[in-house]
Amino acid sequence: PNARSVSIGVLGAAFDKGQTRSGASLGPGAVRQTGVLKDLTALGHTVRDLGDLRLQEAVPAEYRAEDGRARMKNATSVGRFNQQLSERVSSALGQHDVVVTLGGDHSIAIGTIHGHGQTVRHDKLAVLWVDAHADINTPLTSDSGNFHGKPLSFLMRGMEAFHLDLPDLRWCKPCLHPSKLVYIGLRAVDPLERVAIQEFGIRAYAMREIDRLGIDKVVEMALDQLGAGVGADSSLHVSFDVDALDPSEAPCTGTPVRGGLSLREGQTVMEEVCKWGTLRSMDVVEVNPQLGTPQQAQYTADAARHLLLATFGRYRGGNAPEGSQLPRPE
Ligand code: EXY
Ligand code: MN
Ligand code: MN
Ligand code: MN
Repeated sequence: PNARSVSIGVLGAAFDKGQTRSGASLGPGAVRQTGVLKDLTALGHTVRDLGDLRLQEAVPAEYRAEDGRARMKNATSVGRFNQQLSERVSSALGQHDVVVTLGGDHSIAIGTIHGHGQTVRHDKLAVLWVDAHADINTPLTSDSGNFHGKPLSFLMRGMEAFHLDLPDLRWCKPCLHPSKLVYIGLRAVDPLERVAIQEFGIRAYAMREIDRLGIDKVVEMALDQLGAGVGADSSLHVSFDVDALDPSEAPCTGTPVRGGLSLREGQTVMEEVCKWGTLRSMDVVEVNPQLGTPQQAQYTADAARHLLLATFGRYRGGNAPEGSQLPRPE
């Protein structure tokens, strides 16, 4: 089964200040180098490379909160970068059927999801978050202070009450309803993140549930719950952290956790998303080609390529070109 052909805008978010290891800003380049844009074109899509966004001005000083309990690193950089990214994504959505953002660390989802949220009614926005981590810390719950462990808390409606007023993030108005977020792949959730998941009633399919039910059932239930089905009018964003995959499949990432999804399970998730047909934007984040050997870096970027091809209609059983026939001798 071939997917309908769509116009895809591919944007690089060359940003790594949401955590402390350098190299995630080289993720977009590493993924482009796999040839994925050409492969997507070969599947029949119209692919436009929108280039890389990086933080333009040098940030004079990072904001420090007065509340002594607040843990956050690079709040000014994260806030300013994501404000620009949000604008780029909303304008790209006016031009393309689907916008793919290549990270970058996962703090960039603040900008991509906010940008998507600007283009639809907030109750239509649906997010499938595929990750080993829940990424829903606030500055008051985070141990590390890293923003890549926090993006969802800035996007979630109802979490405003738990946030500090951060000047460089004031532009970010929460746009995601808790019932429109579903997790797949969790296996490293901080205790207070678990409290947030329970208090907000967020649906979460951890690795345990995937082992019990199988990935096929899990993704079916997840998409059902997001109301992202064919004919439904949800506007779907998928945020795929490569650390959702097992480190044997995606070794070059900043916070690997054993016991993850096989590449095949990741492909199944994205093939189902493709079938449901309501995808408007997607991130592939946390590819860090500076960690590990060059071969491992390429292997990790190639896993991202496989996920993207699954998203856009590559069928593992083969795709016959439209209208093609077997040639006969003359
Ligand atoms: N929960 C931990 C923290 O907040 O620092 C680890 C977060 C890792 C986030 C990665 C990218 O998904
Ligand atoms: Mn993440
Ligand atoms: Mn993660
Ligand atoms: Mn972290």
